[in-house]
Amino acid sequence: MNSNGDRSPLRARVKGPVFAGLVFLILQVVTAPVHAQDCGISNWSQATNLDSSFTGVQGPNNRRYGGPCGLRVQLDGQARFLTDQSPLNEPTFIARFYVHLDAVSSTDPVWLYSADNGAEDLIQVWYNTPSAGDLTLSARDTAGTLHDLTFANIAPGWHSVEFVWESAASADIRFALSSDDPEADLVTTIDTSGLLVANASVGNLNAATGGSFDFDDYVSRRISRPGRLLVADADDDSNINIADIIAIADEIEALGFAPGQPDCDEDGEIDPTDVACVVTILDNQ
Ligand SMILES: [Ca+2]
Ligand SMILES: [Ca+2]
Ligand SMILES: [Ca+2]
Repeated sequence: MNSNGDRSPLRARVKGPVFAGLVFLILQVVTAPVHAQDCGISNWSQATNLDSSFTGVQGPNNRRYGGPCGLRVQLDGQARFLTDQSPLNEPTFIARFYVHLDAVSSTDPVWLYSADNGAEDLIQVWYNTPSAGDLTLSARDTAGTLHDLTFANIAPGWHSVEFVWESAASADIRFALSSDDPEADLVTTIDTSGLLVANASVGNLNAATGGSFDFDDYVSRRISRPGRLLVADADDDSNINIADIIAIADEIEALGFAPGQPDCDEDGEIDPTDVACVVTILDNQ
C-alpha cells in the first residue's frame, strides 16, 4: 500500500495455524483465553501507529465479533494499520474479516483494507465510497485501471467482508458482504495477469478523520472461501444450544467473556437481546 514505507523483499513470519497447505494464514486479532491482557496484535508482521493497547475485550473501548478480543481503529487523521507480510507473491488470494462501522462519524471516505504486490495496491476496500454508507472493493487490472464493486448504504452492526481474487487474463473478482451465498457476490471480470499479492493491510489507511471502527477475525487463504463464523455459537463448540445461552448470560453478568460468537443479533453489544436471539434460533431448529 502507498503509505506503507516497507518495500523490502518479503520474508514472512507465518504465525497463524497452517492446515495442509490450504490456509496460509489465520490472523485473529487475538489468541485465546479470555483475559484482557491476552489481547494483542502479535500475529501481524508489522504495525503502524497501532499496538496491543488498541485491542481489548468487549466494553467501552473495544468490540469483538468472535473470540474474546477485537481491535479498535481510531479515525483521528493518522494512518493507523496492521500489515500481514505472509503472502508470498500469491496468484490467488482470498480474505475475510469483520468490521463494525457504526461509530464512523464522518461521511468522508475511509480506506479500510489493502492487498498489494509491494509496489501498488491490487485490492482496496473503502467505506463511504462512492457515497456515504457505501462499501466498495476496488480491484486493479494489469493496465492499472481500478474496477469497483459496491454494496450501497450498508446496514448497521457487524459485517463480514469477503473477497476472492486471482491473477488471470480473465479473472473473476468476487466481493461478498455478510453472506455465504455465492449468488449474492458482486463480481467483476478483469485482466490481472502478472499481478501477485505480497502484503495485506487493515486499519485507517488514508488517515481519515471522524470516529472509529472495530475490526476482528481476519483470515486469508490461497484457496477455499472461509465464509462466515457461526452466529450465536457463544461457547465456540460449533453447535447452537442451551450452552450458548449460558455463555452469553455469563458474559452479561460479568462472569466471563464468551469464547465464541455471543453477539447473536450482530449489533456490536452483548446484552439480553442476544439471549432472545438464540432462543429464536433454537425455536426454529
Ligand atoms: Ca476476536
Ligand atoms: Ca455452541
Ligand atoms: Ca447483540
